[in-house]
Amino acid sequence: MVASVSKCRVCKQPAVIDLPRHNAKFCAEHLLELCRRQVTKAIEQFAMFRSEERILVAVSGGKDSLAVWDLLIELGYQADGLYVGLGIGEYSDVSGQYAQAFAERRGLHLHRVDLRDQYGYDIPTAARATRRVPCSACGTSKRHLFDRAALDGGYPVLVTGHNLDDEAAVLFGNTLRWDVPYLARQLPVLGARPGFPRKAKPLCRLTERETAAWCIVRGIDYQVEECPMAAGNRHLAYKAALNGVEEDSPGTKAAFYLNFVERMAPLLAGQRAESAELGECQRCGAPTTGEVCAFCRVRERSAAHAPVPVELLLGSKRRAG
Ligand code: Q46
Ligand code: ZN
Ligand code: ZN
Repeated sequence: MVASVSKCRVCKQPAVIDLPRHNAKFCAEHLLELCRRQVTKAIEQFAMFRSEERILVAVSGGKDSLAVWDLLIELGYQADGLYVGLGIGEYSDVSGQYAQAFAERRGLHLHRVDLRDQYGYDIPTAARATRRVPCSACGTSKRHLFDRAALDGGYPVLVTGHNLDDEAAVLFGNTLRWDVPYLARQLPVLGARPGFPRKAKPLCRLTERETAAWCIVRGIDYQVEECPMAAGNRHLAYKAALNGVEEDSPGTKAAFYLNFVERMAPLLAGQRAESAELGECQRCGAPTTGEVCAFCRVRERSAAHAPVPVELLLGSKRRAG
């Protein structure tokens, strides 16, 4: 956020942020109003949830998940949080502290799950044990634990903090590969299916700069470090490419994503791969196409492996690079 002598478009008071995609500058108060309006619009436009439904927010301790939790509470929704301790060294310790501090200051309920304590492994160890990129085991673990916690806790809807930049980057990657089944499922809300809660992304109309500004104006402390295991992630390269286009032509990123959702996604509705027959995992009962679900396979291999500290994994990645 850059202090500026120019004026807020709404009230003509000094502006605190320039948002070229809106071709306008805003003061703190009207920036918050813009964020509330965009989130309300997303919730209504995509019929994400109703005010009487209990919501579980997947909380990482970063700006987006804390911003969406804060916004939902402000807008009058009943939202609890869930933090999953991934065991990524100091990064996870600090992220968990931010999530906890946010919940305590506002008197909100934060559920906590710890991979190492409760499932016998952590993400660096899983990356080594499965010989896959860390985000693969991490995504599988988080999806399973968030789904399970929502269903067990009686939350019909799971909210994540994915913002417009995240969604546009994923869309860009899926488009570059013309990955039709993934494109067909790239929606701001996905309905519940047996074994899965409804999933919603209320920040899909806000950029990460806007959610960061929300946190700063609202006095929310959050984990500013990137996950150390994200390096080399293609997602970051897609974001950088889109940012280049956005800089030359403000508004392109939002048009790319929101026009896809409004105009293209309905045409792909028949391509969704969710009709595949799902059985029950023999270990945990979760829906799966095989006998044992992806989460239980990751857990079994990783729990049998000697713990790998994140520093060791990053060190060996650097040497290999
Ligand atoms: S936490 Fe996990 Fe992310 Fe870190 S290991 Fe990858 S997926 S980058 S959102
Ligand atoms: Zn103003
Ligand atoms: Zn399982």
